[in-house]
Amino acid sequence: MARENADTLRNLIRTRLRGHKFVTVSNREPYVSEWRNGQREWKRPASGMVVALDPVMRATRGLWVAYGKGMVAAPGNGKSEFVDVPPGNPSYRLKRIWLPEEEEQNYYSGFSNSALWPLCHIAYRLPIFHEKHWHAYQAVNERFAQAVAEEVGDEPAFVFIQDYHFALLPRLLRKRCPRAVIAHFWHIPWPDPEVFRVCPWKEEILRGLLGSDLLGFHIRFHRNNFLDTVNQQIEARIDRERSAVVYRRHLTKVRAFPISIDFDSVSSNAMSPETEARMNELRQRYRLSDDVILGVGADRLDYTKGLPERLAGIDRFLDRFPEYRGRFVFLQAGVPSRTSVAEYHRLNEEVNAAVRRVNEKYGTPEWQPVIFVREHVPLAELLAWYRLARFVLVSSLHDGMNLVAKEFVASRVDGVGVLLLSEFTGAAREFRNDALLINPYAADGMAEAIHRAVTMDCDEMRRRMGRMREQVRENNVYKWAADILRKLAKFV
Ligand code: ADQ
Repeated sequence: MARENADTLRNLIRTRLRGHKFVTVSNREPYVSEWRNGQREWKRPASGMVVALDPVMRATRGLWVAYGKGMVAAPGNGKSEFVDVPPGNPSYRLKRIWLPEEEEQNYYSGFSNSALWPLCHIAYRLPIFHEKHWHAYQAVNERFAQAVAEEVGDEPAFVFIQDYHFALLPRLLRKRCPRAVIAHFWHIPWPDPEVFRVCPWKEEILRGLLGSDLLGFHIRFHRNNFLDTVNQQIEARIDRERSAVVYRRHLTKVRAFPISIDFDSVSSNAMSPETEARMNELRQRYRLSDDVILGVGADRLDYTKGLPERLAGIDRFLDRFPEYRGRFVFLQAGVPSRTSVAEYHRLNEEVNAAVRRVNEKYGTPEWQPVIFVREHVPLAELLAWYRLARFVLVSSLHDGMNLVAKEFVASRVDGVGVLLLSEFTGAAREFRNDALLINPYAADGMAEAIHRAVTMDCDEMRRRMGRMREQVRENNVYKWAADILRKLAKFV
């Protein structure tokens, strides 16, 4: 089959989904903006989900419904319910929902990020279950159901719901939009049934999700965990052969669709003259002479991403291989995330302290081993970081997929560079032979893997990177979307 791209996706939509509205629902808006000196400044949020869905929405020219937090209104103007995006070249429409502050706090920081997020990730943080968080979560799912129903009504439509913020939405929509085909994609891991069992509202969550026609996870392992959880918790029939669940006479297909990135766009941006210019700027800004070996990390500041563990690995590397002191630099971008959740505050402090420790232990007046940039770094600049790196280090304790790994691979148009990848990411299933897999809990192993990355010969790097690039080129985000849409089209 020919490789999928924006054109093949548009074609698929034209031929297979004709006459249907296409609606995506997510918590987060795909573009955020602020006003600076009378000018609107746009940013793309640091979110893997947005990276994956924006190209799909451009191709479908659909409607994206999201919580309208990210765009500050023009001075003197009210908030707009509808906004056409992407900025400067609009191809789809945003419908923005506003939430009362307390409700938002309880639904987002509360149930979504203090209960479901730690529940689904094995990172040894206890989930916090509060009744008021759960009530807000239910209320917000109701609000979104109402907002989508206003647009879809009883018209034929495809509604594609994103993530753990909206587990209840599929069932709520089934009642309100009788002709809609409903898909839900769960962007984070699904845990073992014994883990999920502690959730006081587990049955409601499962029933909500089973309102979908199609339910997607990144990898088969998460899909199997979900089927086992349903089997354990509710009266439903599991059809393992068809990978489906029948609950109250409704069939939900449950499949694995590994998410990806727009390989061609990342690759061509990575080789643009702008990226080359940025690489030169970075060399100067951080005094990266040719004999400096650069490692790179880029993450939201989230405890699942294993940042303190990564710093422990770097510490061990400099301890065991002192010959690299003075000529090894690790450049880490960490964008603050979910700052109203206490656990994330603690993490911030922990990361600061760990950076300080490593720098004090090994640094000299001329050299600092870790440079920590606590900022949102635009993708165009991250590509320059990736291109300068000898290796990128992804040390997640648990991660649904991890798109940083794929962006790094797509950016390496020169065919070299090494990916150090946690074995607990979804991406590790695709790169198990060509990345250097690491266990973030084992600092010694990480130090050895860093050593292997900095001493790997060029031929081996090329072989490994070449195969990883082929993997992402073939299995790009358009294939992810096309596979889902083809499945959806079968419901019509
Ligand atoms: P995330 O947890 O957000 O996504 P990930 O897949 O790594 O994680 O994507 C992060 C995105 O943010 C990347 O595009 C990256 O370039 C960007 N980013 C990271 N740090 C940044 C920084 N400092 N500044 C600017 N941008 C930054 C969730 C799941 C993942 C899953 C995705 C998609 O947790 O497992 O891969 O959804 O399904």
